[in-house]
Amino acid sequence: MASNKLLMLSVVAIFIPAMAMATDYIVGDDSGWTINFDYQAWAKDKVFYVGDKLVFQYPKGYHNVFKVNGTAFKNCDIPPTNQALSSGNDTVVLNTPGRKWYICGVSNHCSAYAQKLFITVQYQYGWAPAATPQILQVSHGHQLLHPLPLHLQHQHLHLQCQTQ
Ligand SMILES: [Cu+2]
Repeated sequence: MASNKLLMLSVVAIFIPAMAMATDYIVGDDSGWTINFDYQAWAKDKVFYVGDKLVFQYPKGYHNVFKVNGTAFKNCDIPPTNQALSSGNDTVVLNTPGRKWYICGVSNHCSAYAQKLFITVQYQYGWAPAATPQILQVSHGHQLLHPLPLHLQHQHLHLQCQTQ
């Protein structure tokens, strides 16, 4: 019973930091998803991690959101309409790391008004699911006798990330 509780505590201790870092970003903040807004300037000082969300907010019908590739982003090639997000409050979960491109497909908003967003998504620190069982194993063994100091837990997480 006592050891179960300790194990629970160690699991909670490891997962809370990772979950607490997941962030919802309102694209464009108060301006939302619109024309004549510098989305690269908006994204410049932000670090996006796997698990974060982008929320595109706009008056329904005035804009929409397409996830596109780098070429379509550059040329403002608009995909078929049925691929658009168009609710006016569209949430995109950043499930994978790498470069992501989003454009508005209404009229010439992308080509003439720069309604386009490019971001790079990073691996979350200690997030990779494959590393989880080994991390639990490590913390389990140590936690039963005495809590592993925080900086050592971080080292374990760090090693797991490096060996991915
Ligand atoms: Cu638009």
